[in-house]
Amino acid sequence: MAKHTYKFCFGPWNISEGQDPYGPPVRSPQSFDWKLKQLKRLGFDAMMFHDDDAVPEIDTKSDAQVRKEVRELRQKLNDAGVAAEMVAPRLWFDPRTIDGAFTSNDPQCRKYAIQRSLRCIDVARQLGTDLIVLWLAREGSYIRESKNARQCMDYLVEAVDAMLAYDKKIRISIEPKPNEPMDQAYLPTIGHALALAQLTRDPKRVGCVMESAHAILVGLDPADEIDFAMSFGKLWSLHLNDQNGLKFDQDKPFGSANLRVAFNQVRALERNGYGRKGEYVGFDVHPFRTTKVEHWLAHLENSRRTFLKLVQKARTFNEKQARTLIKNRDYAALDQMVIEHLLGK
Ligand code: GLO
Ligand code: MG
Repeated sequence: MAKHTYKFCFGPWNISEGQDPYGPPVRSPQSFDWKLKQLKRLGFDAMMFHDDDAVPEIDTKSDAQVRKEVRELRQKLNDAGVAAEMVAPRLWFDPRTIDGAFTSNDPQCRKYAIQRSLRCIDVARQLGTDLIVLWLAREGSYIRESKNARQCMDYLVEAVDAMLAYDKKIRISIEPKPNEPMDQAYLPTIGHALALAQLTRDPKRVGCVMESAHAILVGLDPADEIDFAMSFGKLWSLHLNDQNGLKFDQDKPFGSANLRVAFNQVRALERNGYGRKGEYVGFDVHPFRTTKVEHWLAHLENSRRTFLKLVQKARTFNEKQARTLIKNRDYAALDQMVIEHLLGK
């Protein structure tokens, strides 16, 4: 089979200003138009969106106003030859999501979260994508006893069902993450996301997004998460990045903390033919706080550069030799073979 080429995307939030819980921004925010121009200049293919990246302050706007702004945005994207990869409802900023969105203890707040997600679907359809990403940021708890996790599963299914019923064409990709901002999240792994999918009214339209840092945070190997999702045909999007162990979500450049883990992710993508159905490789990476304005896009360029180099490494890996070593159960030699392959000549 001919080797395919990959398509790449990132979101406007990936050109971030350097704030962290202990300090304010260190770079002045840039406009959306500037970010789109940079995406184009770097030769990326698509942009990922939150609903309010597409329509700022979406909650304060009428449906007609939202439609108008999305129409204008679509025109901008068309003019730039850039696709919208997905749209994700931002269910973690509004005060009504303070105690969770779909799983809030307050029925009015749960209703808001669903309404907002349906609006997000309108935005996605108008932007020409059928993919909705759900990063369930606040669906979990800090205080275990404050929520009924069993009940919360029903709430999550109810919300996903409402979205599936609202539009018969959309697909929902759940992006699991084990913690941050929550102490414990309800859907921490790809396995949880795909199990929940089975409880919905149309499991075929519920898949997942694998983010490397999130998998590492839960103590799993991101390559295994890719293989697992792809064995269900349900890896519809990707957030590649890197993470140095179990701490806050670092969103480092792809391959920055562990090249071998990155290599294995690329190898998993290659062997499963990720991208052949039009899926994009997204980089959910952030610049370091110390990054100077003139180097503001380096983390994106570098992530793609590393990815493409690792594609070459995956394609030139001596599979035949590896198979022989596996047959002989000579895993020590296999281990060294991988190391030397990654080190190069
Ligand atoms: C945070 C998530 C976040 C999502 C994005 C899309 O940890 O990775 O960046 O990917 O909001 O829903
Ligand atoms: Mg992400």
